[in-house]
Amino acid sequence: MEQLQALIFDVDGTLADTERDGHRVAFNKAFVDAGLDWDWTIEIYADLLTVTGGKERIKYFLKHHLPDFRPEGELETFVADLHAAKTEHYKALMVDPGLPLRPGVERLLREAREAGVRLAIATTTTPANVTALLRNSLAEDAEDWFEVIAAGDIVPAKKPAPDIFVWTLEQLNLPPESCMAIEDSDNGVKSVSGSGIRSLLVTVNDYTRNQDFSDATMVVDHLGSKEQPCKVLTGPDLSNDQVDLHAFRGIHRYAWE
Ligand code: XBP
Ligand code: MG
Repeated sequence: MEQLQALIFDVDGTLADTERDGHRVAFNKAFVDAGLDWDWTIEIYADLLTVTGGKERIKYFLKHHLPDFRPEGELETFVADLHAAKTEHYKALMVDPGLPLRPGVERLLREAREAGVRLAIATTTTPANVTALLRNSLAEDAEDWFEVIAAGDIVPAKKPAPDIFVWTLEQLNLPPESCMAIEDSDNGVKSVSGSGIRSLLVTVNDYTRNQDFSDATMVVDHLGSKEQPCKVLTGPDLSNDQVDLHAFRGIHRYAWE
């Protein structure tokens, strides 16, 4: 079994709970700007989240919720312009009111850096969104903490396809056996599994807690902190109430036993 050399983090739902009060709100602001009376409620968004990628999600919404809608001009251009406006709103929301990282995320990232464990990001979201979240919720130089930031359209197929994790492994020049992924959704778990990575920790959230995580090594509610002890939902018991680097190494061994 290879030693754990790198942690590969998903972003949305994993580093921070960005969907309900971040992306969803940004989409609705872009719809208002465009004079569209579309309202992605918390409930509708749960269905739309089954599709990864904002542009793909808009097209899914049109197909399944507004099949008779016809934009002026080309659909691709309409969707791309709407999505670009949404990204600007998302970036602004990351500044004001801002969004905290999930419990234990900053603690773990700092612990990994101090221990020389390499860090990477593999996400479906737009690169500018990652920059906005890291700079405003972690540290001004936080992008430099990650050797690889694999995001958005950099690969032909988004999650659940394995492309983004395969690309990240190639950039790290590491085999799947040396890496561990941290995800929040079933689409993310499928993407990780398809890439050959077997040690996988899932931190659930309100949109994903009832999804299928049978391929995950361990499922917790979050990584935990002194103030907010974490709860193991499936997988090996933890010696304390936080998922720390020692626990990550244990989960990695457990996955390859
Ligand atoms: C989550 C996604 C993204 C975001 C929206 O990404 O599927 O599409 O919902 O961001 P992950 P964009 O969980 O892989 O971080 O509008 O920029 O796609
Ligand atoms: Mg996610």
